[in-house]
Amino acid sequence: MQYADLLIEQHGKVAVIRLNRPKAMNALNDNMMNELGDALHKFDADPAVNVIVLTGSEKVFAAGADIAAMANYTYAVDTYPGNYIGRNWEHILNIRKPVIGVVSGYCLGGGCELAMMCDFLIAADSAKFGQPEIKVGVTPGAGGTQRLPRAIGKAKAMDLLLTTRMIDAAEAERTGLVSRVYPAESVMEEALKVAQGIADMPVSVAMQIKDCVNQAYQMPLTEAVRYERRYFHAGFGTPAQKEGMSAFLEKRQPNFEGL
Ligand code: DAK
Repeated sequence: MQYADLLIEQHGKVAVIRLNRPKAMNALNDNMMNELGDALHKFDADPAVNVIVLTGSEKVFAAGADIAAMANYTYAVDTYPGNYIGRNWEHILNIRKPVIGVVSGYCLGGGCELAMMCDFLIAADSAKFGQPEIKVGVTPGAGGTQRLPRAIGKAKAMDLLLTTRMIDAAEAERTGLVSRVYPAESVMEEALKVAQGIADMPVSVAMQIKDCVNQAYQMPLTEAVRYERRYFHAGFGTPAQKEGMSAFLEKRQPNFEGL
């Protein structure tokens, strides 16, 4: 897979998508978001891939939407009728396999919004998160005012959104925005170990867990638990359950290959 604004690697069952517009701090533009949607959907459909990692460079995950590209956009043509953001930024939300975001350096504005659409985030100790859109005269447009308060609480989210303050990796971990922090030199290696561990689990169950957790954001608790229970019951009709429980009872490692 060859793209102008992405680099692609594959490590066993883990596909790595790297945002790659180094001259523009990986600012997100239409072409990159179209390519990202294409790559994500291809890996989601590829039986040789169980987990997707989305990352940037050592210096920057993404410094936001491309300000140069959107500076002259108008409401009448580009944003509302053109469905800016909605038309191609949210493919990631339809991906059924786990997507891990790995963040080094700046992760700002639309970049932070994209990162928050991943299933979970692993950060380098160099990571800096922020929503500085107010400084360029707009509200966040890809979920920043919605996902950030859910991730880190209203007080911290308001602080970041209104003041443009950036938080470092330690504060991001403390507040629950990221799940783990590693030294910048080893973050990719460690993230790949995490991804490989998930890739060795039954992919169908990983997809179901992801679906349940994501549903919990949209549903009342009792409905969400009922939703989970359906998957749990159905699990007893799958080879993954038979293999997992047999392996435990036989005191061996499970082999979920192809499950
Ligand atoms: N867009 C375009 N180019 C960018 C960019 C961006 N977001 N961020 C950096 N660049 C470019 C710089 O212009 C510079 O280009 P040259 O001058 O070399 O040609 C190059 O990348 C290197 O940047 P710097 O020279 O600034 O590098 P520094 O290390 O000094 O600073 C920085 C790094 C990340 C702190 C700084 O570049 C920065 O503050 N960048 C802007 C961060 C920002 O404001 N992000 C939020 C963008 S606004 C909506 C839809 C979408 C959005 C909102 C609403 N609706 C539909 C309603 C989303 C908005 C945003 O994301």
